[in-house]
Parts: sequence; C-alpha cells; structure tokens
Amino acid sequence: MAPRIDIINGPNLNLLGQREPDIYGSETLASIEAACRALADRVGLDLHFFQSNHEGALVDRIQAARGDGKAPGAAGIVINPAAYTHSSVAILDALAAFDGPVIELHLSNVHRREAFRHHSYISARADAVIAGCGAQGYELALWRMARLLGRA
Ligand code: CA2
Repeated sequence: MAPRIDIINGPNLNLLGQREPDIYGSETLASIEAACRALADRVGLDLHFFQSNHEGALVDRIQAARGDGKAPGAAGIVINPAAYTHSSVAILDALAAFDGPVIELHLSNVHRREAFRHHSYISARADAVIAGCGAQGYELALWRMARLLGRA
C-alpha cells in the first residue's frame, strides 16, 4: 500500500496567486496541489492535502495524522504553518506527538524577510526545512519524503 503523506497548509495560503506574487509567486494552492498529486502518483505516495485558517483545525489535522484504532495514520507530514510558524507552540506540540518524518516548508525565504519571521517554533520538530524555493518547494519536500520512506 502507498504510504500516506499529509501536506498541511496554514492561514491565508488559500489566497495564493491572488496577492503578493513578488513574495509568494503566482501559483494558486490548487495548482500546487495538482503538481503534488502528479508527483505523488509517480513515486507511489498517497497524498492528502489540507488547508485551514484556524490553529485548532491544524492541530486536529496533525493529531488525525497519527491514526487510531479505526483509521490508519500518515507516514509523514509536510507542513507550511504560514504565520503560525512564528507563534504556535500548539502546532509544535501536536507535531511532537507524531512519530513519522516532518518537513517544514515555506514558499519565501523567511530569513531574508522581517526579523519576526526568522524564528520558527516548528523547526525544533522538523527533520528538514525548505524555504525560498516558491511552489517548487512542495515538490522538493515530496521528493525528500519519498526518499525518507524508501520510495525514491
Ligand atoms: O513563505 C511562506 O510560505 C510563509 O509560511 C507564508 C506565510 C508567512 O506568514 C510566513 O512567514 C512565511 C504567509 C502566507 C500568506 O499567504 C498569502 C498569499 C497571498 C496573499 C496574501 C497572503
């Protein structure tokens, strides 16, 4: 069975492609999802793609990735926590309760931006961090996940 990978996206990423293309590129979240699906099919990953503007919903989704007696869990998580990167201990704690690999992803190079974006609560749990590669970062994260899971 193909390992399940959850790609989880935080607040305002649903607006991608509508504003600030100089920072975030012109692709929409839907076009990023489509590219990820094509790659996941190629390397044999079962992709689950999610976006929420709500911190608690993101925590719930990360907890659901652990699976339980009824539903199987995810093998790995790719997460762009968006602004919650810089504020959310709750998302860090939820990820700490997940056993598989976690890749933190940012479209922009957060280290070249405002000082408040330089610190990530999430990085303490991330096995890898990708920043500044735009939409391609999602595909790079999936390639890395495929390698970590023995699929590439
Ligand atoms: O570079 C990234 O991917 C970020 O995670 C994006 C977040 C930002 O708060 C992080 O510091 C870095 C913001 C996502 C908001 O996306 C928008 C897209 C279009 C228009 C407005 C916001």
